[in-house]
Amino acid sequence: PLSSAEIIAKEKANMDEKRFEHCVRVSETSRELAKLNGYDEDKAALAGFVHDYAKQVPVEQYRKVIKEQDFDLDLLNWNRAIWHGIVGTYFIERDLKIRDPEILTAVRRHTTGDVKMTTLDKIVFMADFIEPGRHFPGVEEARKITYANLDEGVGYQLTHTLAFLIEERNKIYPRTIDAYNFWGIKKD
Ligand code: DGI
Ligand code: FE
Ligand code: FE
Ligand code: FE
Repeated sequence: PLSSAEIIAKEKANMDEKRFEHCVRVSETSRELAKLNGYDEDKAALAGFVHDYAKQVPVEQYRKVIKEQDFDLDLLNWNRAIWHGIVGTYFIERDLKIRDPEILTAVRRHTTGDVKMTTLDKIVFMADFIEPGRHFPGVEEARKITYANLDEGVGYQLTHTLAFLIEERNKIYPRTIDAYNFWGIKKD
């Protein structure tokens, strides 16, 4: 495996400064959420740190990897917002030599969420949404809910992201809708 210093250096080289600082904050927030939810803090911090490793990989590299590495070819109809989680794990394994399936799954699910989510998946998903650099309307409410109950945080994020995407008339990845139908809806 690579040393922490090597992982940090590779991550820094693969993105701009702003994205790198976001990853550092997601790592710190993941560590806090892990502590609150009885999860391995170092593992959560690493997953949070690498979650956006592939966010700025050139589109042409993504298209090539999707075609050559047996990914679902429907992914070619999407963009980096969707690719950097689901396909991003390919670059994380290749470049950072991280093979822990729990970490890779958390990265894979961090943008869309999923019906099935592990504690680590939820930690990274929520840390990405509430890290201290986020400033959208509702973020304080999201922080309060998430620190009180991780699952309720997941439902809040999925509801708000879906509403925002629809408001902007974006195409919705089906897994995002499936995740909303599981975590977002009122249960009473
Ligand atoms: O990578 P980040 O910006 O830190 O955050 P992210 O990976 O959670 O989300 C990246 C973007 O993807 C964000 O603007 C919301 C968007 N997104 C999430 N679900 C969907 C989506 N975009 C589309 N088009 N469809 C989705 O289902
Ligand atoms: Fe992301
Ligand atoms: Fe996210
Ligand atoms: Fe992120």
